[in-house]
Amino acid sequence: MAIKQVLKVDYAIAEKPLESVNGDQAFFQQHDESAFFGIVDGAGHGQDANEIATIACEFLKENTHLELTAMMQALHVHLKGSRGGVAIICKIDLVAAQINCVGVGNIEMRMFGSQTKRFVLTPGVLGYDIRTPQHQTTDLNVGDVLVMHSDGISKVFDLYDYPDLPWDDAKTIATTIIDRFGKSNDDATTLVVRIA
Ligand SMILES: [Mn+2]
Repeated sequence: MAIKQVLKVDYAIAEKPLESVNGDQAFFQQHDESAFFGIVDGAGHGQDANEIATIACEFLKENTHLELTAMMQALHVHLKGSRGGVAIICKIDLVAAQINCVGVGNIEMRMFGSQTKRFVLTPGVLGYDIRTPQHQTTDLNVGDVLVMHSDGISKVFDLYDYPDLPWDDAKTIATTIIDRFGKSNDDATTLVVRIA
């Protein structure tokens, strides 16, 4: 009988809100053979943005049975009438060693390790107008680092700016990204996953 190989993940969330509450919200759920995580950035910042992001994350966590593109479309409908927001959601299949991501709007998902890439996201603002969400699937290997972040973190940071990133643990990477690349005029949030 073959022994099923299951990837292990180390993750961390770090944030630097502009006001007393964060207008971005991140979540991470780990199951036996999968992980589900994401970030929602509510329009604007402060209490109003925090409420939108919180409502959106609760909705996502209650609808994990949906396929990711359908989940994002449903979130778009759910946020109609609010000030809207942007979001990225990912599922890792820990047995197949694959990640599937869907993102809408001005938010980022990067990968370092066996591949260096930026995930392609769908333009739009959830609750207002979005193109049909597209998903992207990528194989994962031990040592890969996935970095998800809101637009309160400089888009242009790269391995040249942070050469230790591939070797640091998730918590160190998350706090370093916030400290070094967080902007001073928006909520900054990052969720880092390291494949162990
Ligand atoms: Mn923002």
